[in-house]
Amino acid sequence: ATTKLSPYKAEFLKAAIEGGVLKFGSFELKSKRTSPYFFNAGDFYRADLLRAISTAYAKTIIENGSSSSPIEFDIIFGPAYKGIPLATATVDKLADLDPEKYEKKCYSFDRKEAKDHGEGGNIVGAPLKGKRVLIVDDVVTAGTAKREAIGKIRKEGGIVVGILVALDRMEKLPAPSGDDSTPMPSAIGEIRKEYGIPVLSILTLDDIIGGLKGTGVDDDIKRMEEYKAKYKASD
Ligand code: OMP
Repeated sequence: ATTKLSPYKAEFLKAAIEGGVLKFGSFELKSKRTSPYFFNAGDFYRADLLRAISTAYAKTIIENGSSSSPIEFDIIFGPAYKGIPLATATVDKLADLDPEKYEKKCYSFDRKEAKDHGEGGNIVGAPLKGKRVLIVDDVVTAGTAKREAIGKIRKEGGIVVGILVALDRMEKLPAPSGDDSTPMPSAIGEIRKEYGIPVLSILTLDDIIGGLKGTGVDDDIKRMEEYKAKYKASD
């Protein structure tokens, strides 16, 4: 948590806090865990904030975290609803940053309800059949929504090559018993293993904690560290 964030990550964290996308307090999650922080990607609705997040996604794709080469894909898929503007803005930003490589890349998203008239179908945007699909979404906590998206893409004949999220909350899977003290493996780790695909994030919980150190919000940091200790993965 003490390593310095790269400039684009630090800039993204700053935009998320200043834009009120990343909030501190007490929040009940989809998993029923009570979290001292919440990241609402639906709040990137102002042009400057949308640019901040699409730039950070695009740079994460190009730099592929810290390692190797950029992830290769044909289509960026944004699960409805929150993923739709994120995927669209990201493919546009990639084409700005590297037109030669990304100008002909596509976006696509799912309908929440299948359309049975007109052009019909469950997908809006580029057809997925036989294409390499990169999922761009907001946050991973338990990974449930990501599994659903993978299922939908595969049903359409798409090949899921990776998942990119804005925030990896670094949490364990919920225990079947519902007991929070049960050791469980990491939500993201299980997706990586089960599907054999990379799961990238702009920021992790450690990045947020590290990025906030020395900014005078010691109580928030302490509560995030306690939360992390409670819900961290066993592996
Ligand atoms: P899965 O990890 O795939 O189940 O998805 C977690 C979902 O919870 C996200 O897609 C969000 O809809 C929501 N969420 C946030 O948006 N921000 C948070 O900080 C935490 C959650 C959450 O409820 O866990």
